[in-house]
Amino acid sequence: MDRLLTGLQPSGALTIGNYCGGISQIVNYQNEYETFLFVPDMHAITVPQDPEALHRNIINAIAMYIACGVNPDLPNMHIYIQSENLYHANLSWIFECFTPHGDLTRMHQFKAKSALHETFTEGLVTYPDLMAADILLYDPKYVPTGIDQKQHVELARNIAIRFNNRFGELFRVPEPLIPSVGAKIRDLQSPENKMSKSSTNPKASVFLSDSEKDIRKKIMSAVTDSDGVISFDEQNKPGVSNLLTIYSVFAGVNLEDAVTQFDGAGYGDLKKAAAEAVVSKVIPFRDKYNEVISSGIINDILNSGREYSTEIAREKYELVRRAVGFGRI
Ligand code: AQP
Repeated sequence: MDRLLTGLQPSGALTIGNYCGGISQIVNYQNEYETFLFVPDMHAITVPQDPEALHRNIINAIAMYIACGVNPDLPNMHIYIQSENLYHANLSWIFECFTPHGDLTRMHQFKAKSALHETFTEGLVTYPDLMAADILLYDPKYVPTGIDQKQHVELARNIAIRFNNRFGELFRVPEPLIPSVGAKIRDLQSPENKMSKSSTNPKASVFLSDSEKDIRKKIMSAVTDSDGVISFDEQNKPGVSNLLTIYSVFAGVNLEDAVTQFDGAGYGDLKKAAAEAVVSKVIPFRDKYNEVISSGIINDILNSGREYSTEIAREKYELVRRAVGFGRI
């Protein structure tokens, strides 16, 4: 069975963007691939985190994956916490020593996140090396992702190719798996930006854990434009295009059909329909989420994920360690 791998940072509550770019793809492909789904807590601390909140977000993220339809009972599903598998950091260090600094500082995400803070940590710079290690330890065929992480997957591909050329076939070169619609759900208040879980504007992001009332309120107050025409044009009409995208993904309607459906309608109609579609999909996740949190199954899932992933990662790390000349002959 080919492998699929993805992780969602526990840097806050998960958004409908994280659902579109990450979780929904895992749910769609989980029966066809051996799936490695991990919580990248080491990535989360590249920007400041409150330790108590980080612990909580890790467990909440696992419960939310399962609430959204990830099936932890599949024998080919492995769910684990990044920091509990020490090989990620070990391989990341090797990659850091082989990656030119300029390859890291030209990453879009580094530029965007470093601009938000007066100072930034070295971890924010080397984040893509750690992400390359997260991926390459497991030889996945595909890495499901939204558009924002595509550049990091490309860096992981380049690292794999560079190592394979220099040391012989060590890594499978992975492909990003990007959804055709919903790869970049936009911020509801600044639609030129993507929706993020760590946004400071409370009206910018819809969280998977939001109440029905909040979901409706946020979508009804989404920023659009003043020309009153519903059409899909991400460049010139990012707010309206975002609402069409959200409607398309959550109502399960093809994007072209959605555009036709709202031809001549008002922005209020589109917002109402998008809100309804999100509510219908997301609100049922809550019962399952509460059930998972109170069931006590999360520890068992994580223990078995840690054991399995550590075994696979150890084998790969040993090969790389020897290849670069570490330790004794
Ligand atoms: N707005 C988005 N639209 C579609 N996909 C998205 N993803 C993130 N935002 C959107 C995808 O979700 C997966 C997990 O992302 P992540 O949590 O590892 O990091 P991120 O991309 O930095 O996500 P956030 O929500 O913006 O987190 P913060 O605010 O902490 O930086 C990835 O597949 C990502 O592409």
